[in-house]
Amino acid sequence: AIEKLELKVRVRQLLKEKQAVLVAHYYVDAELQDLAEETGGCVSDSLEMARFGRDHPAKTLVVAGVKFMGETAKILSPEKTILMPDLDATCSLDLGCPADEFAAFCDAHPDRTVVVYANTSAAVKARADWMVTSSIGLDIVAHLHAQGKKILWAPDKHLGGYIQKQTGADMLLWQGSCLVHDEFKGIELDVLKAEHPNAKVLVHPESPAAVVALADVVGSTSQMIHAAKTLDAEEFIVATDNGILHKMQMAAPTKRFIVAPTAGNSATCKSCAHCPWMAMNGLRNLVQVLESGNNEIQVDPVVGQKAKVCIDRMLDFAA
Ligand code: CIZ
Ligand code: SF4
Repeated sequence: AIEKLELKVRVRQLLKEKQAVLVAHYYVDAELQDLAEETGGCVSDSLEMARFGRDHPAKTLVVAGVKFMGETAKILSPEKTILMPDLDATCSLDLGCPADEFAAFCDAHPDRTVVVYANTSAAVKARADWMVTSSIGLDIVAHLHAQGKKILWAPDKHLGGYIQKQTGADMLLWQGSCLVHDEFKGIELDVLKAEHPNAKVLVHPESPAAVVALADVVGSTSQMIHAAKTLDAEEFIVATDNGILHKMQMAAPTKRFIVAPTAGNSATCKSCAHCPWMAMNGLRNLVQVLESGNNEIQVDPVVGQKAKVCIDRMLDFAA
């Protein structure tokens, strides 16, 4: 405990010294989330992290999250130094959608508007017409559908399938998934619901359709936190990374939050409701990168400029 306190003091010192600001995702350790907030940084979803970093005057952004978040920060703020506690922190959606295979897929369907989820590499974004996050994907696809556009969607098949069902758009789906959300199970959730008949169910749309079907609210991380705060219920079952419970509990201290069930045993559940890559962010490696300046995120400027077009399109749409 003393070591943790010392590390936190050191992080505060270093952030000041290096004119750096810490941006953290809802899925990282609670102590990193708190530190980000207490030091004038931010805790949020991937979209807000990028926007906050872009608009902040700091010279250096330290991104406690996963690689695509660091890349997006760099794309929006090429003049800033972007550091990450661990450069190996990636995402199964990003890994499952290599840029060369994705480009071939797009080439095979030139009549489709290419819409990609934020959880992709800079190179994949560079090939896309639009980037979306889970909070705005539905609205953007509905907008494109209303214009008669056919869509090529990547990489998350569950989120794509959900948006397809909601909008009725013609969507060709890349078959990727998030290894955390993919583990939530509809049958077990139904049983848990029966045991907690008054609980409201909050589900992130990266979850399988059988889980989404049981939701009271389907939404992005920020939308789920908002629902936890505003819905008239004392108990909630939550299907997303358990890192989010920290913010939910702060937003609604008297309410009770239960993590939705994953596959029953640890042999089949590699990542029970917690992202192994988000978990690579800690106090110790945070201090190390601030001290050394190592682990800088680089994005090829040409790729970055192309990728920025589809991100800015979303930001303009959202504004
Ligand atoms: O699952 C993720 O990585 C999410 C929800 C990212 C984000 O904040 O959009
Ligand atoms: Fe990727 Fe899933 Fe981890 Fe989010 S929780 S970073 S989608 S693997």
